[in-house]
Amino acid sequence: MILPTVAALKRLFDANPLLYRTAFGLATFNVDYCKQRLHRSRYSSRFGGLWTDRVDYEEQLRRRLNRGEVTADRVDSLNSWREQGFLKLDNAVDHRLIDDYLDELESLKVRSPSPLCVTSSTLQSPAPFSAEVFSGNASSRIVDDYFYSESARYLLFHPSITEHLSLFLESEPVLTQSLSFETGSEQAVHQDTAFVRMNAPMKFIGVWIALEDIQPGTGELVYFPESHHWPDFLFSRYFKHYDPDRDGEAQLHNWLAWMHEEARDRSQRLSSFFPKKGDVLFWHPALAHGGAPINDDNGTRRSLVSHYCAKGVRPLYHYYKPAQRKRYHWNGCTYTSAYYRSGSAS
Ligand SMILES: O=C(O)CCC(=O)C(=O)O
Repeated sequence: MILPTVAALKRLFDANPLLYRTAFGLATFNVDYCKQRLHRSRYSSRFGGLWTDRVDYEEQLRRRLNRGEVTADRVDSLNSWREQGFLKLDNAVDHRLIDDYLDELESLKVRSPSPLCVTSSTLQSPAPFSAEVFSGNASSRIVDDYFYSESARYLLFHPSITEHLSLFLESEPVLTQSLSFETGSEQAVHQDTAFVRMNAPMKFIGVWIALEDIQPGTGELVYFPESHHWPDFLFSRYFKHYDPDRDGEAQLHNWLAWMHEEARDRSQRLSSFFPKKGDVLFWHPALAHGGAPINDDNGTRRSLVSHYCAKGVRPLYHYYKPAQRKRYHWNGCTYTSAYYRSGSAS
């Protein structure tokens, strides 16, 4: 009885975006985000942002320097992050950690049954890992392998990564998702705010770790620098995130085209990321980015991609999949997953 009622309510909300917005705001209430909405003039986006997005950023930086919360050696990185919407770190993680991770991943793949899950652009829903599923689908990626792989956690919580995340988020980062790619995603240029949904829509960060030297033609990561400054695209008048039932395919296509129009109006061209093994890229939740087409069918593009929110923020899957609400702790770091569950959570 409950499921048909929930489905009927969802249909009602989908058809009434204002009602959806009210119910959504109440159901996913976040204190910090509420404060950002009350002080809307502090951010150029109506959805708030990181402290580096504040219109009085220079003053905010000065205050943090005076209080000793930011050190002078971070100022260049912060300025570049604010202006460009991304930050590259060369040689940020040791090759040995990457090799350990790739070895452990192989051993998890060949376990029978493998505990890992795969998602892809051609699968309707997440599927248990098998070599056939992985190689037989487009844009396959293993999701949240940190749940089973300690060596993934050593990479994803590497101090060079968590230090920068804490600086940008002003909080301990909570790892909410990872995607382990062997080949390029070929994903259309998008802003994560549409798909990586949080109850504070601009309080998270994407991170890309190169697991090998990335070659042209292998589906390298591409992005429009400074695109995080573009105006908000609104789904169904009110929303930063995309809901297929509420918004439909047409809005998705309009948004995908809109990003290229915004870039054209500003003469902004796509930049490509050709990292060496161990290099890392951080990107802003509103930076338009995607995977280039693959021209070299035999080339790999091994990468570990992840998303982290600030501590008080929750991914929306904590609401629509309440059984996945748990946060897990390891070595003083926190993670959560939409796909896996165990009893050892807090
Ligand atoms: O690595 C890629 O090709 C794209 C990854 C991506 O867009 C994402 O995780 O948001």
